[in-house]
Amino acid sequence: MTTYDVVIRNGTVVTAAETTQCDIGIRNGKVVTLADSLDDADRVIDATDKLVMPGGIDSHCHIEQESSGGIQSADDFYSGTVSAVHGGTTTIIPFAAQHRGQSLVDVVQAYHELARPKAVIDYAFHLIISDPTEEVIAKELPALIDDGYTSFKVYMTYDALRLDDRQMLDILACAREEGAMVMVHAENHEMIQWLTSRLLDRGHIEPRYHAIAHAGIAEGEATHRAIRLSELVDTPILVVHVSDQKAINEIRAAQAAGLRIYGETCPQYLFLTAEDLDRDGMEGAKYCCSPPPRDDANQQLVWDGLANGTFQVFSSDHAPYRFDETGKLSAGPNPPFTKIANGVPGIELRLPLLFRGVKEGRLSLQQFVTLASANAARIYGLYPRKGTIAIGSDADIAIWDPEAEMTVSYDQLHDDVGYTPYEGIQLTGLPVTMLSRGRVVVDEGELLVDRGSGEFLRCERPAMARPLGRLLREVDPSRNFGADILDEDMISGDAGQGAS
Ligand code: DUC
Ligand code: ZN
Ligand code: ZN
Repeated sequence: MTTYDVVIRNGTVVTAAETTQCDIGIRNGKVVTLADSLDDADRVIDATDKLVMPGGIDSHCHIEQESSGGIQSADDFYSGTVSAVHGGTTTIIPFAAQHRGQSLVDVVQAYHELARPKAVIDYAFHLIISDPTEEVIAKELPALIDDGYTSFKVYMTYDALRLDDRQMLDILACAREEGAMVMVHAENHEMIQWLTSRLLDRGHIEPRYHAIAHAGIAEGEATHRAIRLSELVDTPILVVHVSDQKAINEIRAAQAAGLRIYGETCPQYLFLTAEDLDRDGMEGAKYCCSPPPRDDANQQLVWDGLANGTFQVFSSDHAPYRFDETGKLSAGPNPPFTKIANGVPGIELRLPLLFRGVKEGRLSLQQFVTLASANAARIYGLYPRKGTIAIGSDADIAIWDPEAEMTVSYDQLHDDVGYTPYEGIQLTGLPVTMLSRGRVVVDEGELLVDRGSGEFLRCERPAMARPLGRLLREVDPSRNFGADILDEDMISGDAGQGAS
């Protein structure tokens, strides 16, 4: 009998903390030894000249989800996870999305039934809450958080999803009491609606006007408001898919003031602009997402925010809709921009695109791993099981060839979308061998595992979701004439990066 199931030899091992030369011994799906020279394994993988990194975590993607407008996303849990793992990702956190009137518990059950027989890599779920009834807040959410669904997304726009400020406060207070992370889609609904009706009244219906209706200032205002709501309740939030200077400045100012405000951005804000929505005919529909891509100056600010730590998370926000009547063109061949399904694919190219930042000297390898996986694991309660290479961690490992080259072309990808917005982009640095819990899932482009071999992950309550314990006067019973507004059972304080 051999000592290890798998040994990875001669690689450069990169984690969020350091870069070292060592071999990795894997047994029963876990990393069990890190040492100078290992052998005695059933399978030895030679990683000479390769980077050996934690498998990526894509913590914002929409898989087998029906949009609030009733459009089905193109990828199911098979194509979505196969595509993810070919791009360096070994864990996804998609959404179990509540439509109004639905029980959250039923929604979660339904998503499990979709994922269990198909996923090839591990997955957790965030909840999308569009109907925060008394039952949802008082009963369903606390029970689901106990069961490992410790993060949820709320929307400040979209008629079918948006919550008003008071509902947001109810959800934040619940998250505070139960120890969950709240993700916020921050855009000012009324600004968008006002701009939209003016645009449509004047006949401006083409896809490019989507980028005008979803103005940067609408994102900035809602981000400001979300931060103030979070501050009132003393509950951390993560502002998702940030695209624009005004929102970036709001997040950075809040962080500088010591608030637990986290930011996420995505490849579309680094590589696409509003000009892409102005491509010929309906081609621009492929690039419609919310918030929309902005301009070159904002791309630079987003890169800066990744490098200077304003953003903790880099997700794909893979929201895949085919360019046909099932997806982008479901309202006909020439729909107004308001009827185009929102979202772009990116689950497979997220990390190769981010690696451009390493190649161009914008990001260190440590920052790459931090953004690719470690911080998502920390923020969503999966660390150190996921997001690092350490004794006892799951052996979720991405072996990258830092010199491999690719000119992006859709026929090399594995999703079911039918196009990529990144067609023609030159990339250097690609994952070549992927392990999930010690199983070799992909080697040299070949998928080696069965449907349904991925496992559901229960998330812990994230330390980074803990309140600061720094209360505004109005919610502090020692200064508000004794009014007990917030439940003080919740442990506040240290949100240390190590614990989950
Ligand atoms: N929000 C998302 O998170 N994804 C796609 C579209 C949107 O509005
Ligand atoms: Zn969103
Ligand atoms: Zn999304």
